[in-house]
Amino acid sequence: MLPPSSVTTIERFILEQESRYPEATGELSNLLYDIALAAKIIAASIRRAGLVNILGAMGSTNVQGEQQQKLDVFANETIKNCLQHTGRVCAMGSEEDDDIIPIPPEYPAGKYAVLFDPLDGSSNIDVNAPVGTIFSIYRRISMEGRGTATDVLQPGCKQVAAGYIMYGSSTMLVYTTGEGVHGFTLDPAIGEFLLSAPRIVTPRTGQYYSVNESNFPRWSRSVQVAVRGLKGDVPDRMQPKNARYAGSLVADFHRNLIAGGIFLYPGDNKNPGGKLRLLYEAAPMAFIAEQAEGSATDGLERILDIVPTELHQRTPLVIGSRNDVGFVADVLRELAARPSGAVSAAAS
Ligand code: AFP
Repeated sequence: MLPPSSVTTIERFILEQESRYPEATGELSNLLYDIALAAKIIAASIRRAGLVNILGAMGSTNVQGEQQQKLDVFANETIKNCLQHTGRVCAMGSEEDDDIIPIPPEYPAGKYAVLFDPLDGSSNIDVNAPVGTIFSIYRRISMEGRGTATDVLQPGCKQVAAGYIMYGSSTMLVYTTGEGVHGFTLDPAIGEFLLSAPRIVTPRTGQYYSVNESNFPRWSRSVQVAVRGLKGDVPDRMQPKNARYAGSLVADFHRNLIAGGIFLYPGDNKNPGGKLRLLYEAAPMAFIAEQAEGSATDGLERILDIVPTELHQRTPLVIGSRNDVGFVADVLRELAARPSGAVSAAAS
C-alpha cells in the first residue's frame, strides 16, 4: 500500500494556523487537542453503547463488578478530566452541572474558561442515532486565581473558539477559532482526526428546515406564519423547503451547515425562552454559523450579542443559511409590528 500523499492531522492543522501568530503561546492549540482527546475517548465509548444489551446496561454492574456510568455522565467526567489538570483552564461550565466547575486546588488555573454540553441529544443513544458534544472557549476576564462567574458569563462574540463533535456514522470534529470553520473526521484505525472539510461555507439559501413541529399549536402566530413560509406559503419570498429533524442539535445543525438550511427552536407558550441553552448550545453554534457565512438570532437579537446573566440561561434559536434566517427574522419583525396582519408577499 502506498503512503497517503497529503494527510493533514488536526495537530498539524492547528499548528499551521498557530504559526501565523508569532505571539501565540500554543495554549489554545493545546486546549483544542485536549478536547480532541476527550472526543476520542467519548467516541470509543459511544461505539460500544449498542452492545449494552449484550454486555450489560449502562448504570448496571459490568463483568468486573464495577459500576458502569451512563454515557452522558461518562462524557461529562471525561471532558473535565481531560481539561482540569493542564493549567490552561481557569473554570468550566457544563450543561450537566448546576454550578461553575472550579479547577481543583491541586492544579494550576490557566487563562481560558471552557463551557460544554458533553452529550447533546443523549436520548438518541438508545436508538443508535447521532449525538454530539458542543464546546465553547473564552479568554478569562478575572485577573488571577480560580475563575469566577464573570469568566463564564460572557457574550458569544467574545468566544475565541467553539466547536462540536458529531458521533454519527463517523465521528467528526468541526471547530472555528474565528478564521473560518474546519471539519475533521476521526480515522478509528489510527486514532487521528484528519482534515476532511477545510473552510466550510454554508449555502446562502438552504434546502432544509428543521424544527419540532409538534410544538406548532403552542407557538406564537408569528412563528407559525414564519414556519409556514418555510414550507412554501409565500413563494415570492421563500421557495418551499424539505423537512429534516433528528432531535439532536449537532446532527440537525451539521446537516444544514453542509447542505444549507435553517434550524429553529422557538419559544412557545409553555417555555417562552425556548429550550436550548445559550452558553452550551446557541452561542457556540452561532459562532460556527457566522464563521461559515450563515447567521443566528433569537428572533430579535443576534445570538452572539446576548449577554448572559445565568449559566443555564435558555434562548430561542433560529440558525443556519443567511437568507433563510433573514426571512424568519423579517417575518417575526413584520408581524410584531401588526400582530393580526398578513405577511407581505414581497420582501419589505
Ligand atoms: P436531549 O439532550 O435531552 O435529547 O435534548 C436535545 C436537545 O437539547 C437538542 O439537541 C435538540 O435539538 C433538542 O433538544 C430537541 O428537543 P425536542 O425533543 O423538544 O425537539
